[in-house]
Amino acid sequence: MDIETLQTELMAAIDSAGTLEALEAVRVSALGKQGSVSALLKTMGGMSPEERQTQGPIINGLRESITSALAAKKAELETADLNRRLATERVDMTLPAPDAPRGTIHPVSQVMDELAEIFADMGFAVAEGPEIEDDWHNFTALNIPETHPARAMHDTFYFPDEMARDGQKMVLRTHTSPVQIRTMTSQEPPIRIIAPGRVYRSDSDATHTPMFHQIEGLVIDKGIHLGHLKWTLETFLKAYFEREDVVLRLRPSYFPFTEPSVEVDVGYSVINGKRVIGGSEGWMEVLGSGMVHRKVIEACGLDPDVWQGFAFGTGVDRLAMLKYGMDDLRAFFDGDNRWLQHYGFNALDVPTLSGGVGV
Ligand code: 2U9
Repeated sequence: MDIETLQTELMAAIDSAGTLEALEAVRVSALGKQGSVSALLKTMGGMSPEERQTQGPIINGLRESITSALAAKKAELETADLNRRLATERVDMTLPAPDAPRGTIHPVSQVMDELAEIFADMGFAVAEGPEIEDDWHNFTALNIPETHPARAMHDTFYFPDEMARDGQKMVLRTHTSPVQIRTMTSQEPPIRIIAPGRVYRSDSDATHTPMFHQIEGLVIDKGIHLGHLKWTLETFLKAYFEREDVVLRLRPSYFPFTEPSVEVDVGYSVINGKRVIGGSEGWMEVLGSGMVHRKVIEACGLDPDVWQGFAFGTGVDRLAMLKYGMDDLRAFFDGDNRWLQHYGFNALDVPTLSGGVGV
């Protein structure tokens, strides 16, 4: 076969190769060890110098044109293959999405946030203090001396005598009132604070747990009277229960740290056999309160003839039960995830007054 015919045939074979495998077969048939072009190249060794001078460039030219045609066809087939894969294949670049967050905000935390929001709007700051307290801050400064019967009523957890500090016996605070004492002895009046937090009493049944949550409030200023107390509690309860028809009933009571003392009931209606806050078909006690006892004001280094105030206290857990319909206090602290899934709040449900505190 002459060189020109071989070139024409090889070029046609290259041109018609439809796959990289077919093209490789053409390359081997031309340029492989046994290939037709390789065989021609080998013939040059037996040629005379004159013949090599004329045939050499022709044979080398054939090799070069076949080599570059093979390379061009290979690039064309590879591009076509890549385009086909790009058009048909899909790679999922996304990471597996994590499950939606499933933790919930405990109703006690949610209610504490609601209370902070409501009282902040009335100009109250949040105050905190230690849960391990000394006897003076927890009792004596609050007009509960050692012999006072109220001490026995508090079912106090006492620390061993060796833990006494400055001669003071230490206790787990039985109420958040020592926080107000600490505020009164460290800050100048006027004072407007709420003190939410954990308190401890040695008591355990369906309606009592050894640890529970209280919120107390304190206002100290000049010319404060029971009217300020009543307005504050009424405004608070209306905002908390999100009802305008909240009715309060104030009954005389006794606390060592307030004089006069008043217990506050809120009216409820019975709708479909259920108690709903609002109206006055029945009454339930929700708060204790009163004008701060002059002995407490004196114990904190203030003149009771200049400064007066009111204080109130209530259980946060009980407030949560009343608003959100839980009936067993002990379930609050069992850490049962099913209970938390049912009664817990979405972390994004941040209480705001504009959105209604209990959105
Ligand atoms: C200072 C002065 C006075 C806080 C008050 C109550 C009435 C009260 C109870 C309600 C239910 C606690 O959770 S409960 O058991 N609290 O009735 N607390 S007045 O009086 C204070 C506090 C601090 C310096």
